[in-house]
Amino acid sequence: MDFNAQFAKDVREGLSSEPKYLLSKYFYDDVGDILFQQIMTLEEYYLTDCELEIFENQKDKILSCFSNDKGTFDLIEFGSGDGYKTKILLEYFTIEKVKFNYIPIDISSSVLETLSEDLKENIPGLNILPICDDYFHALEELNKVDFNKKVILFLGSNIGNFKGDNAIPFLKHLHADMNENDQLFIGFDLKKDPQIILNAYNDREGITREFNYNLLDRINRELGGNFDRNSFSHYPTYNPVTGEARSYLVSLKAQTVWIEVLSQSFSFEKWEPIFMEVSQKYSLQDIQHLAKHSGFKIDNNFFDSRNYFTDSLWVLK
Ligand code: AVJ
Repeated sequence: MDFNAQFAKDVREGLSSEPKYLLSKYFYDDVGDILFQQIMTLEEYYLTDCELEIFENQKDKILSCFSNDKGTFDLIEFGSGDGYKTKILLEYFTIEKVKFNYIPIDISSSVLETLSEDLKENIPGLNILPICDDYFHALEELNKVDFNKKVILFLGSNIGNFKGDNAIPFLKHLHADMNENDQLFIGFDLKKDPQIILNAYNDREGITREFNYNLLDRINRELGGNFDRNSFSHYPTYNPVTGEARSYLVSLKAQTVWIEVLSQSFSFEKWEPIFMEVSQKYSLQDIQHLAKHSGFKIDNNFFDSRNYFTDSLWVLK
């Protein structure tokens, strides 16, 4: 069997830990990409709508922040996915005849290909340079050959997959790869009515549950596992004190799972959880704290009309 050695290693580590965990970055295989796109259209998953509203209503202000000098700039997007929201900005910038290049970076090649084809067809005249790579590797390679001002987009509260201060090393690394006039435009899901947050991760259609189950299926498919998804229940939580939305898969019985590629079995006690994902929520103070401790200064915060979400524009301190 041809398998991803890093995935195998991370699964072994996670399932050997106490408490057990899996890494949420592995949600996004071809099936997971589609499920996440479905999540973004859910009534309960307000995050996407908020960011769309911010872009729709404030694109002129956003543009004037990005292109304050007259030169060409690079719009670099980390984890572009299907670029659904970014398209609003790309269309507007193109209509306004702004000189910029769009550089989406994603580890999923299928998602990048779909995005490039879509954009080439629907936004003629757009300069697009997709890079299929790890974010930092791509950015460092880019820095060697390209000296345009860079605006880095990290949207959708993707940063929330780091719990609390764990985002700081990531942000510091980003800081180290940025030059004086570069900007970081970063989406944060804000603390709000805890029930609204919990519902976003506990949708009635069960797509989020499916998204979590898919990682068990992926282990079965790629690593020769024999997980029975029906003997796990999906349990999402939100803690308003820490701002952490978490999801777990809880074993409904004592059971043993065999993973062929690892030649190893993992036993679960009845009610033993696997921690699957954290989606951190932030106060404005939390955001201020992250910026300060990673060497950035907040230049501007853009909010939706309900103040559920902010896209925060950061510059080097
Ligand atoms: C893509 C990490 C922003 O945490 O809200 C959606 C992923 N997980 N529903 C999030 C996700 C369950 C999402 N991020």
